[in-house]
Amino acid sequence: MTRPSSTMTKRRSFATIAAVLMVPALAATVAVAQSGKMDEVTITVNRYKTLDKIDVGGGAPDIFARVTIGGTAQKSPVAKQQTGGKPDWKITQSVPRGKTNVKVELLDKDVLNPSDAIDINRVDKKRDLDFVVDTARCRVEGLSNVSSCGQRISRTGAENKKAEIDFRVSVKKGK
Ligand SMILES: [Ca+2]
Ligand SMILES: [Ca+2]
Repeated sequence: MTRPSSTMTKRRSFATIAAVLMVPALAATVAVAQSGKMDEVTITVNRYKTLDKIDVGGGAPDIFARVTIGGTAQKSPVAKQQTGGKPDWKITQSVPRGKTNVKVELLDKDVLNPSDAIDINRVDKKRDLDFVVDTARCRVEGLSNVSSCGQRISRTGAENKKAEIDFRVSVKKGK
């Protein structure tokens, strides 16, 4: 009678110890996620130059950038009737420290039609640029020949309605 009862007790107490150990482990994981620091990612569009006829009406295009950082899209002002320029548009977004997805698009605003995506990616049938910024180490991932913040990133489209673009990534670390 005593042996099975003792085994049961041992099993139960082991389960209890395991449960007790599990709870602090889970709590620690949640605490890390909640106390995670925020950093500011800024994309600065230094220069663009359209390389062919962009506007449907035949005039000079009305170019603007749309930058999506960590799922939040923001638009730059519109450079009206300009085939190129050095606007230094800055788009900033606060994100949790770590890896954040970034998308850079260049568009031509039209009054009557939806904005036209300008090709700034040499890859066929892909007009925008997607990459990852690691704010912890200030690294840029997913673009060839680019790896660090502050580096000039130059890209050129190859399809109809294309442009050159120069931009930079910077990160301001939160406290
Ligand atoms: Ca237009
Ligand atoms: Ca392309």
